[in-house]
Amino acid sequence: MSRVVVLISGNGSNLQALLSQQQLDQLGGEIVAVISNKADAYGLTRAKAAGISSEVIANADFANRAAFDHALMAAIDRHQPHLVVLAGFMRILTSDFVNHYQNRLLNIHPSLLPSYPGLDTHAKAIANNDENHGCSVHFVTEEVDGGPVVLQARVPVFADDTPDSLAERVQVQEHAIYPLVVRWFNEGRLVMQQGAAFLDGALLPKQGYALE
Ligand code: NHR
Ligand code: GAR
Repeated sequence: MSRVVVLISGNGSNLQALLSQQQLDQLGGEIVAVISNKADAYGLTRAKAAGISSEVIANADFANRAAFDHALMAAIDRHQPHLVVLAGFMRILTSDFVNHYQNRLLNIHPSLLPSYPGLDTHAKAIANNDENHGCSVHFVTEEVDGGPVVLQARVPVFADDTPDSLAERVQVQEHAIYPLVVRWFNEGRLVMQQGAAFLDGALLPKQGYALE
């Protein structure tokens, strides 16, 4: 059984979507631990409610990124995961960390990558009058939000959208695509090799597949 560790910083709605699929036996693996870099993350309450081990490794307790990342790696490795999932995790990770979990580290990012890596993606899509916006699940590499994309989902942007109303529409899609990709990985169908992502042996297109 594929062992999964989920990293969060906040609400944990993506964690919840993963837990729900696990409860339906649709995740192809088992979430063995949830780790937050914030003590007040609501996702910790969700983990406890699901009976899953949870822990806080607060970045504020460490002198620098390298020290934090090493403590985080030690906490993760106690659970011997096959896969590490960033679900609303808000700290940029060092190359040591990314290399340690190379080919088994996924993130969900709230934009149609390669558009808008980084923060405040919903405000950026609105400011640019984009017709469409969305979310992307990608493998994590050193380049922030620059790793191979696996799956994207698109939503329309409406004239009266605010960043919050748009984020809400995007998150509905996040909760649909992330469990699917995690399942593909757990089942051994999704693999990252030499910097590229493959599903069922086929190289994924540049922006991944689109969930229609
Ligand atoms: N780390 C690496 N090396 N590569 C990626 O692709 C990563 C990553 C860490 C996080 C998630 C990402 C997102 O989906 C992610 C991808 C946080 C920041 C950020 O600027 C940027 C991208 C992402 C997450 N964080 C600030 C920092 O200084 C802190 C912001 C805060 O604490 O609120 O780390 O968007
Ligand atoms: C999600 O929309 C996710 O895409 C985004 O934060 C939200 C977390 O929600 N991630 C990032 O912006 C990463 N930098 P959640 O805690 O309810 O899953």
